[in-house]
Amino acid sequence: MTTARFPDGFLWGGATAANQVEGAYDRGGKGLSIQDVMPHGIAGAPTEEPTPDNLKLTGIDFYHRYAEDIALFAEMGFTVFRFSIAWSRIFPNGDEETPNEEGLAFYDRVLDELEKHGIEPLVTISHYETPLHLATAYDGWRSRELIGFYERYCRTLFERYGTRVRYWLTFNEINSILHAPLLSGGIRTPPEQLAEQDLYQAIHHELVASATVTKLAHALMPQAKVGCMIIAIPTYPLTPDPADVLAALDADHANLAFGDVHCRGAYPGYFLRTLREKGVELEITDADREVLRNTVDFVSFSYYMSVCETADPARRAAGRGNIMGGVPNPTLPASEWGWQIDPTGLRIILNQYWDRWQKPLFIVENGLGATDRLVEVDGRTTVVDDYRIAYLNDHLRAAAEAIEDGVELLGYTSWGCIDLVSASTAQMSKRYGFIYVDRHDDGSGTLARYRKKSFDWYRELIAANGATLS
Ligand code: BGP
Repeated sequence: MTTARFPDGFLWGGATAANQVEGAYDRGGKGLSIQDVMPHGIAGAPTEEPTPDNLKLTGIDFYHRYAEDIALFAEMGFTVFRFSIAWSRIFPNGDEETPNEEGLAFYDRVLDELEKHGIEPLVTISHYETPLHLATAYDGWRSRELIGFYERYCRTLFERYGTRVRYWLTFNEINSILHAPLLSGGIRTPPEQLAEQDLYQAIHHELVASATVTKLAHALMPQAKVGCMIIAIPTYPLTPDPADVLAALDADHANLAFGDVHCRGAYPGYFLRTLREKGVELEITDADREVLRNTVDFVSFSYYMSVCETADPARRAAGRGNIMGGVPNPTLPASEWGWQIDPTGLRIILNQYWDRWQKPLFIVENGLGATDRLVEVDGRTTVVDDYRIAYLNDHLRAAAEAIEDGVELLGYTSWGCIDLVSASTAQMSKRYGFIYVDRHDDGSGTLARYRKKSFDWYRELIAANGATLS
């Protein structure tokens, strides 16, 4: 096997989100976010107020332990760290005129720490954590007013951190709103009561908001690079029947539409057809059309799995997937949580996106959620996570192949570089990290951190700029 080659300056690191790590949900003037009333992840209904069984309220206490955690990332050699800013720390209700200074100061401290270790920040502006008030009072992104609130929030971030942060992502996994309107769009109306007209109008508002702040970022921070962030989910036809190939294309289009708007600045024809067929008439102003032309500088995405599609309703057995689901692929193994493992799909999606958009790409989430067991090895408390090493190795090998294919790839941040609370199930036991955190589903644990075997593996890999991949 040839040695994997990554370009000089390739960014290596890991990714987290505020609501899954910070805890301190009511400290430092923070307001409530939708996550604070979602104790069961995306499956369960939201509660009226925070409940003690919600692990995200305390997370892994990154709010107090960020310096220790960033030092561990530095020990692995990270050159980039992706994290999100909790909107409700900066604007507790979301619709205030002035920001909360204590919230801003917290991220100053995080950035200080990253700077100290020479780690480039990659900031997600909105990662499934809309301020709760915007959800309850406005029904989230259904309301056009959210565009203005989001713009004010972004202006605050750009003015405060603009000289320190180069890479910005506007909305985490923006296409997930199709399947998880509350998580992704802060929409309190239950999905079964949500009219498609309102769902697609919310999508339009988010896309306009993203383009609006991309324009603002470019005006305020000439050196800034603004990216979109989408769930990458290659869709294969279940059989070679052309009807299945077409079904796969349709399913792919539903996700590609977001990237098309972000990268091309207008709605593609197939998307307009979908709207016509659904009887949806979007309210799009001339100003909206104009601002949408502000396209992103790069495309970032999460990649966990591929899915299959078929036109045959009898075979459309629902698969289990990360927000998106799909028909299971009979050729692939799956994780303990039923997510199908497909490294080749990563190479396919990298090529598809590059061919389609010709924008630099950034893998900002990828990893294996698994049950880990702490053991003693040579006097060190650790996890022998060979399964995680194999998963990451195979996906990075696929990324290296895509680079050989000519794809421009900026970097790789593995998801949940430190164990954190799962987004879909709100469990602690679904672990992704190189660093084990002693916390359990029942809330018990010391929160102590332990280096897993994958910690050493990743450190060596980064030091060799990927050349140690097998
Ligand atoms: C993505 C989210 C993340 C993250 C990841 C893993 O959809 O952007 O926030 O959690 O999936 O999912 P889970 O935590 O459900 O295993």
